Amino acid sequence: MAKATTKTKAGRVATKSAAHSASKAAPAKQPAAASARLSKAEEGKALLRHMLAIRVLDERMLKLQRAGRVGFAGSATGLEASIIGSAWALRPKDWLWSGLREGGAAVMRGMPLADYIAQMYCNSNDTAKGRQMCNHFQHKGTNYPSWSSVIGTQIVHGVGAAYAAKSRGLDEVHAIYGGDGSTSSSGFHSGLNFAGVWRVPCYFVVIDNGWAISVCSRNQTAAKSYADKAAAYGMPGFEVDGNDVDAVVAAARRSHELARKHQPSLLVLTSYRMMGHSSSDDPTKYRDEKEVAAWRRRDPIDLFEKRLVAAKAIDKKHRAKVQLELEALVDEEIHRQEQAPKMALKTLVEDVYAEVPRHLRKQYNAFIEVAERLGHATPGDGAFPL
Ligand SMILES: Cc1ncc(C[n+]2csc(CCOP(=O)(O)OP(=O)(O)O)c2C)c(N)n1
Ligand SMILES: [Mg+2]
Repeated sequence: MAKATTKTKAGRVATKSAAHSASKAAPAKQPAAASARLSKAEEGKALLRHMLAIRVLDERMLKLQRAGRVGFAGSATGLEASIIGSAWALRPKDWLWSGLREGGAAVMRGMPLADYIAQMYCNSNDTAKGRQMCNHFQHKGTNYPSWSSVIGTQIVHGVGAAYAAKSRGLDEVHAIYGGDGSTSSSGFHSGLNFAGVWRVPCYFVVIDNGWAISVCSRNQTAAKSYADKAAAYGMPGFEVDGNDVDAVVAAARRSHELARKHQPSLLVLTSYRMMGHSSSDDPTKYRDEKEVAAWRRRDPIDLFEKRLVAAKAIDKKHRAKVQLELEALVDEEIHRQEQAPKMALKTLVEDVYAEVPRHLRKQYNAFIEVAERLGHATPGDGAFPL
């Protein structure tokens, strides 16, 4: 596959695969990136739009999964205020280390919908080249590293990167995410420990959505609050209503300020995972629907919409109008990505060695014979000359 070499603004040389064209194909109208200072009403509208974008993407991606078009979908429905509010304080140069559900924050910060949806399809526009499971986003342009399914690993990576930023004298803040379940991982404890000892510019966001697959929060810890865990690492811990986007934004701004002074902190956002753990899960097997219904009454988007209407920042038709716009954008991009070819099979053995070594060529050539016989190979997938 052809490689293009480009100079980044920082003068570093980045290589970009020719297949990484999703960003270029992105429609011009994206949900705007988080803006530092907007009027209260403008900020409210922007937050609402970004929260709605998550809901629309979730709904569409789950449908695509159910239709067999994409392999896996993890939803953030119910968590929109936590995700958008906690990332709102970040500047473009800051970093976001995500777990399963923060893709919407990357979109808010400028990841094109094209990249998001191409990654769901793992097609030839996927910037991960189909080497990640779908729903495992990454976006270089917004400092959003690829995340791992292995719980808590992003926490140590984020702390290491924040330490590097401090050592290099950079004014960068790293927001490091995890779920309630991640607080039982070794990554959580070693990450918070070293962040406290080294005083790195980061803040941790634990989105307590009530469940870690089928383990409920009260069985995850005997602590009164996950925020109490911060004390053990010499940092402040704050528990905030994760369904109240204004409260989350205020808390994130405070943690961001602290991080800039090299004081890490732990933000625990209490919310609820409205859907199953993922498209592979049936939550009715382990939780009471009454609990879900009670949280539905505290829907973060409904709550915020009401607040904006009461403040006369929007009228009652506003939400439906924005939702339709977002649906049109997402649908347009889905149609575009549906047409994109699959990743060439040849890329299976590329990018590790400068030249594909003989033993890998041999294995690939044996494999392509089978793929051709089964009709899975396309012209670009041909055998490597031995
Ligand atoms: C080290 C490790 N153990 C177990 C799993 C299986 N697993 C995947 S997601 C998950 C629960 C995560 O829960 P939480 O951290 O609360 O995040 P949420 O999914 O609720 O956003 C588990 C146990 C895993 N991926 N990695
Ligand atoms: Mg959880």
